[in-house]
Amino acid sequence: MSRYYLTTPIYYVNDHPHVGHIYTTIVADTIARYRRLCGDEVYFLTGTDEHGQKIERAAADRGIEPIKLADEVVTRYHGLWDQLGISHDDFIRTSEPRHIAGVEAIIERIAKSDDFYVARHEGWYCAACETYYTEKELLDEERCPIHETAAERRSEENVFFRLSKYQDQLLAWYDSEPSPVLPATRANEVRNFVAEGLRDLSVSRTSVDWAVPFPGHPGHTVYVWLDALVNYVTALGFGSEGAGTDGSAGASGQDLYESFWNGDGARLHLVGKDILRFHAVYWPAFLMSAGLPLPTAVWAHGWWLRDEHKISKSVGNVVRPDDLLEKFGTDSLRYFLLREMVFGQDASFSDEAFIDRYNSDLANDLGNTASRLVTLARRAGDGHLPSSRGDGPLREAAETALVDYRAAMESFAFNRALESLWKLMATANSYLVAEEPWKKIKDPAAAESVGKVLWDGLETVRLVSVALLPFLPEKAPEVLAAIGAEVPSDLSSLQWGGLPTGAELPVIKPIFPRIDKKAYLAGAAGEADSKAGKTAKPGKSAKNKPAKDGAKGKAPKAPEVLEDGKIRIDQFFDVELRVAEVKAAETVPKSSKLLKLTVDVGEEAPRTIVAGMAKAYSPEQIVGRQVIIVANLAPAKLMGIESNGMVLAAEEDGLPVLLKPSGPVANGTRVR
Ligand code: ME8
Repeated sequence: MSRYYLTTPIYYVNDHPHVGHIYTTIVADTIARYRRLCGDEVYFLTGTDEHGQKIERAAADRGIEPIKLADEVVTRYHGLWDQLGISHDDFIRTSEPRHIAGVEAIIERIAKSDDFYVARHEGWYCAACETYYTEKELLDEERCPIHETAAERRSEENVFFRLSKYQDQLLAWYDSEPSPVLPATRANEVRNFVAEGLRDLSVSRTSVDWAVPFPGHPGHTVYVWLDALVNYVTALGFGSEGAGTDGSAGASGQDLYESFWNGDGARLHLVGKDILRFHAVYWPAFLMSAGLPLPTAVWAHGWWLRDEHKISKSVGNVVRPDDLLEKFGTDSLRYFLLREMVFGQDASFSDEAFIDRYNSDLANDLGNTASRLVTLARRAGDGHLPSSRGDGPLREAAETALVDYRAAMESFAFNRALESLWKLMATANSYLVAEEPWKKIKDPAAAESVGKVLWDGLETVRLVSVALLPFLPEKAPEVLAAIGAEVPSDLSSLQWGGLPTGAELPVIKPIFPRIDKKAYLAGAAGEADSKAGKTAKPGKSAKNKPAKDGAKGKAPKAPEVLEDGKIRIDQFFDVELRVAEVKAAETVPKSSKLLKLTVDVGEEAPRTIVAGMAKAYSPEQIVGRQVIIVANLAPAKLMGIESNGMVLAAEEDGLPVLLKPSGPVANGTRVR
């Protein structure tokens, strides 16, 4: 068993959490859950950074004491982490005595190395970053490169830390194997910054009261970053009462510190790229000076952006996905954030992208497939799982996908891990379309082969759901229970063959109900309008929409027959147009015009539609395409085949030209 210590940044308490803080913490939680399932002994830390000028000013603006502000925001963090199912082992606050004692202890050790001196300091300061910048680093008009707000000219007497003394040691550390700073592109940036020459760092302030008093320097307080970074060891007990003179932890915390910081396990700091320099330059230098072990890895991820700018309170473009969370649950947000961002790169956040991902991946690919399989298996097995396994082609596909998944998880490529699982789901769907168990189910002679196909499909869903446990801690167990599988406590069951045969299989309830995107976005726009004090425009909000989904009677009464052959809007809405994906296509014997299509309209089972398009399209040309269909057409028989719908096409020179959405959307999406 390996030890695995994992930390998030400790967040400032000047404002409530937003999607950026949520992201880092969800990533850390996913890693922690994965490592635990792999059998590691994990210690997962998060917390809050409560001292410094930024907090002092935010509290003054509200006319309250800094600690009151901190208490309020900390309550909010606790609530949010509970809601998001964050499985941290500890939450440290820098205002706690156990932390302050550790800050004093590390300062004492740095002082013993003769790495502090006092000097006058003048420079450009960004209070939001709590750091000085050189003129070269600033944007035009002396603006902070991170927040793009004006930096302040400052001059004060400070205690300095001899950062320059550690330049060579730091460069050697960056060159060690495996590289402690990740990803490689960011490691290069840090290396170049250090190689250009390090200036000593001012680590005290004389103008900030809400801070730890600097030991041995009356009138000075500890610079917030020297205070904050130390949380990673104070939370483990470093410097607590009874600490050893060798810097080991106090009696109470001894075990944790010895196990997780002094031991040979992993010590990983997960941070956003905005604070990589503090973690990959200052923090290791402080530790080198104090004679303490260094982290084994510092991983910097990218930013969530809105309109090309970092989402940040100081920039003023925060996204708080409270509404999405409340309406669609924790796991859907966890899934979106981890699937949408290539870990290490920037990504853009939008409600629309969230809903598209949810509908296509969770509602359709996972939810519908599971539900379709359970319903068919119950029908075939009289309320029981199939009595024999097939071990057909899905087995090999699953084995390949799981190798990819594990490799991606080890390198924190969460989007790739999820992609490999969804690729497997797509293979399972194609297999089902090819085998057509929903048809053969009526034939008693095919009972065994149908059972095998369904068992293989359900086993695939089981493997995907086990692999999803770190990502979807609430929903993955629900899917497992719904398909009659156990929820494992480790990953030993992440291999083909774990689903029972013949066990009872209860009726499945919807796990990922589809989101009506248009109604949600219209509702959100309406709410935003009313929050901004605007009157909602007719037709803009969901409430003002004409009768929805053909619900008659709500629209104002209009004459039954209109002039010039026109129809009323509710008559149009009676026609249910939906997006469908062509899963399979074949020619119809003895017909030069007709193709028999199997289409996925996001329903329990795919439908058959017979369409007159063989003169313009070959079966190969249309498989995999999305088309628009009339979904509520009464069934009709064409050349002896029952057709359930109609594919829309424009007609040119007597030949059909298929209609399709201009971008991919979830199968089953309503077209209006
Ligand atoms: O920097 N995209 O705290 P902080 C992605 N207290 N992640 C984001 C983000 C965005 N738009 N915005 C914030 C501090 N984050 C210090 C840390 S550690 C000893 C002290 C995440 O409240 C990301 O992890 O400003 C970033 O590094 C962190 O929140 C900054 O949080």
